[in-house]
Amino acid sequence: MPLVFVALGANLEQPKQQLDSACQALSALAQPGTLRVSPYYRSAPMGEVEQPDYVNAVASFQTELAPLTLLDELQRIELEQGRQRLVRWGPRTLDLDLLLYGDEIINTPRLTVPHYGMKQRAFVLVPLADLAPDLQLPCQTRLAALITQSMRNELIPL
Ligand code: ROI
Repeated sequence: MPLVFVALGANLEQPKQQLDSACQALSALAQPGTLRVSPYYRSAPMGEVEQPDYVNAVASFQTELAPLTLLDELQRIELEQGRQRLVRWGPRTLDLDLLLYGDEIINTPRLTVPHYGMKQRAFVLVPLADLAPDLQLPCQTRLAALITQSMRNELIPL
């Protein structure tokens, strides 16, 4: 059964509680006993829109659900927790992104796995490394190398 990784993010309406509720909802999608959740991190908002800091984390679990069924369930949980897409790159009560689905590479109009933005985002990579420090992506890149690169991108060489 595939091991999947899901990124969680929230910056409205008690973000920590949003993540707690989302983890409860995720446990219903997971094979019993397989759900793991990283520590929660506060992170500055990425993007141009002025908005509150985020709380971010990553969860992993094994599931019998097929990728698109899992995506449907993640979107249902987002909606049940009041998600409204008001502004692109704007604040949200809950964002659930399917990062990895086993070793699969998926490129369909609805779903791209590995998730398109994960490789540059420290708020995804660091909690992912908490759960799976030795992880290698389906494209053979090591997670540790991506973390080094994302730190490098913060520094301007003189
Ligand atoms: N910024 C942070 N720090 N965390 C997020 O989860 C997050 N999610 C987003 C955008 C608006 C890109 N910025 C974010 O969707």
